[in-house]
Amino acid sequence: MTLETGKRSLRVLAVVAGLAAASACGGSGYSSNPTPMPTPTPGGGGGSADVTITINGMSGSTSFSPNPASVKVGQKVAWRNADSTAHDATGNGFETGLIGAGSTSSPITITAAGNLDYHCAIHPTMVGTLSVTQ
Ligand SMILES: [Cu+2]
Repeated sequence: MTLETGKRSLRVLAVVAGLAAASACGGSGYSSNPTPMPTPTPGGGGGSADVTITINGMSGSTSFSPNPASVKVGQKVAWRNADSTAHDATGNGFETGLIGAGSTSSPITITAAGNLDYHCAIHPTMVGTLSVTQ
């Protein structure tokens, strides 16, 4: 590419960019986010879970519902906090982190079969079990 061609290409790009900006925001100035946000990919947090367990609050083995929850290896589990205070779900090899009132945790992928006990890290009397099958 010659220097002259390079300059012309740059000028064309600048004109195209200017036209795009003008048509995108109607001349009202710079538009910081003209395109929609991309859809998050599963597994990156906030994706869809295969099984969602409801957190009812501090009530022993009925703190989580359903309990036990049936899960297959490879499925994603999320906890939805229906209580008015924060909770979490902590088991052998996973921890949701604090789930605020009304919020749902990021999905956690279950990788091994068996009965997987878990509890709330803040309230150890809140206990539940994942019944994991292949
Ligand atoms: Cu709790």
